Amino acid sequence: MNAATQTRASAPVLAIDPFAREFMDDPYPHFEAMREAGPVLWSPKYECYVVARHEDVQRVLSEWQTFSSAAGVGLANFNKEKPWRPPSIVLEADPPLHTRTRTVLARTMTPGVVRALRERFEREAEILVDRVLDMGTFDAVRDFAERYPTKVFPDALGLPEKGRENLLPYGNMVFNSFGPRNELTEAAFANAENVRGWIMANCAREALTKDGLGAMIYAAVDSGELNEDEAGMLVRSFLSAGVDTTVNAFGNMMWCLATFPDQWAKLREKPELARNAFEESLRYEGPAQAFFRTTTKETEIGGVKIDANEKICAFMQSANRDAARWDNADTFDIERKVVGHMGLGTGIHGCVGQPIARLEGEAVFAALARKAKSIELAGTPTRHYNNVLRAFATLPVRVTRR
Ligand code: QZP
Repeated sequence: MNAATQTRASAPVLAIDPFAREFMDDPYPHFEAMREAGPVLWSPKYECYVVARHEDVQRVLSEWQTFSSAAGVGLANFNKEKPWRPPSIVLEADPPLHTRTRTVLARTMTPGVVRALRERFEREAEILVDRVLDMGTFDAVRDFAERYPTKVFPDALGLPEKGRENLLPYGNMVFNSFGPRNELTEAAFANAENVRGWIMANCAREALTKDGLGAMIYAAVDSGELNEDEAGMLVRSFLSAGVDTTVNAFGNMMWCLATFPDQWAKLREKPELARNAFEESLRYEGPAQAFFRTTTKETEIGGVKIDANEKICAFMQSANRDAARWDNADTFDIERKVVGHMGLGTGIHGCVGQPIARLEGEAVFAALARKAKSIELAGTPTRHYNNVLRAFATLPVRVTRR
């Protein structure tokens, strides 16, 4: 058989379940085996294709004309099944809709906006770091990672204080829902109606302050770029995407610093490395593991023919450890030239919030680098299992002050 005409049957089979806890406990040997097996694999359990090499992940995320987001970026194919919530008009959309909505979102994260946020973000970072230094031993999930993004980001958006405890449960629903319907999804949706009620109510114009990023979205209604419902949906995108991602990035970064003492020593010497160090943590231990696309037409990956309307899972975190792309891929190196990592995705759907995420990471880890002397694990971390997030449930850490 000619390589270009091979079909599903010729793609190597992915025997392991990438949404099982055993996989999540240590995905890296599995990622390596997946990259070795071939450019594209077939999962009989989930009836989807899987790409795990940097080259193929990059292509699938970049070629939006072939690999569509409009049928959902999770396992569920919206062409075949009803989505659990009205689809996102930016994430779960293709051009031209995506172009219009993303333009409005991007306007709320220009360098000018980020510059205006910096002072507040840096002040809150100092408060956070001083507090954990006073504690000495703390849980870097509860006392550190969860505290900061759930404060500075809703403040910047203009959300009310009351009810913010719904943000993390909502994120847990959103991110689990990108995977299969398994017991993780089921548990995440336990209190779904209350959580969704609060989220939807707080996407409304009246719920938001007049001077935040949320109000900037509504300004696009007044200028005729969006209708009122679309503005609410874009605020929902902020609430879906802007909290769990950074929370888990912070936890993962803290774990990196606590387990690579040479890198912590380097950061402490040069706090100005904080921004690149945070970026490297997005490569080495990124919070977003994988997202799906749906083929719009027959295509081919590495000689395997793929029909239209097939789901493809792109393992971004595997791309981030691909030895064909990275020297010492399995080493956390805060001075690495990290551009090209897939931790924030790539292409037209690459993370639109990255200027704010980077500001948060830089502010917090630069403050930590200036103020702390030592960082070490104070116990065994435990994992928070989520279908697409790499996350800790608990991360006991001990710090000392300079
Ligand atoms: C989640 C939305 C890492 C992500 C895919 C984050 C994300 C982005 C957008 C939305 C949700 O628009 O609801």
